Amino acid sequence: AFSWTAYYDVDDIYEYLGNVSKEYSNWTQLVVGGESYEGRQIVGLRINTPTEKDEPKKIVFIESGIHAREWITPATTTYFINQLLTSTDPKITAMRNQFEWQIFPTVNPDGYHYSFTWDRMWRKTRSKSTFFCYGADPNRNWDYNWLKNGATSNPCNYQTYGGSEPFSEKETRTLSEYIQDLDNLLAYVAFHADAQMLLVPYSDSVEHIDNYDDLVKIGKTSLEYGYKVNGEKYDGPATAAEILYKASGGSMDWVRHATGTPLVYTYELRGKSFHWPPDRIYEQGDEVTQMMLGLF
Ligand code: 0X9
Ligand code: ZN
Repeated sequence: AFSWTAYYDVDDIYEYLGNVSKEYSNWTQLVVGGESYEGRQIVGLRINTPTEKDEPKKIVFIESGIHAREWITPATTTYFINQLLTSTDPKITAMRNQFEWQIFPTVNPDGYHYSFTWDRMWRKTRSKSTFFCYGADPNRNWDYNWLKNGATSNPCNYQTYGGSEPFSEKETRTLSEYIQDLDNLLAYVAFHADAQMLLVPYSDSVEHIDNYDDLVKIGKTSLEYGYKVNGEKYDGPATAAEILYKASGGSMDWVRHATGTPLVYTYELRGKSFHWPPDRIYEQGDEVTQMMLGLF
């Protein structure tokens, strides 16, 4: 059975999503956000409780696992899914009912599987570049300021190869098309590990976007809510250029630029160099649940 005291490979996560989509079939569905190089689907759960109103709800999109080795992020997003589905806390059920949720725990399923089976520190996709070198960084491959900062054109770089062209990776290309087709996108939240920060667009410039002040204000409330759970301080909210490093071609920046979605955030969770202990997934999961209550 699926739990939050262990880490699971992509097939087990998809089985969990399939099971809950059947258990709550009146108001949840599996959704396919794209496909991977090795032919896996990018599976998400849509949560949309019935409403009296005529107009559709605004969508909150959650992306996690774009970096394969950041295992705490799929664990946390499935934990959060479980909270939305089963919690009886009126604040959580109200948040659930207010929006349409689209939650994708593993948007880089090939890389995630590879980090389970061959190389625990794998970060990239698994597309073949040269005889010896595989994969591009799926958070450097989106078509906005591609390769401008903090990315490399060397396919053998283990970390930040941007790909042969913008959207060269099937995962980012198909997922971006899916995102572009969504109407009513209110928020896009990406989860990473392990810098313990809250980042806002853009990631390759210190200039501030038009609603930066609102994003920071709302983000601060989110961090305050999170702090109450475990007393953990996160840096930010700020741009990556100011508190981390400049990095172009990330999903958050493309989403902001291409869709104009008002609320766009990247949470860098805690992590101990990607080896967050499985018996402490709860701790991170509860923190993130409160952080989401602070956002919405
Ligand atoms: O470098 C990254 O992609 C992220 N940090 S990580 O250590 N998890 O790799 C930061 C992402 C910041 N956001 C964008 N660049 N869009
Ligand atoms: Zn990451």
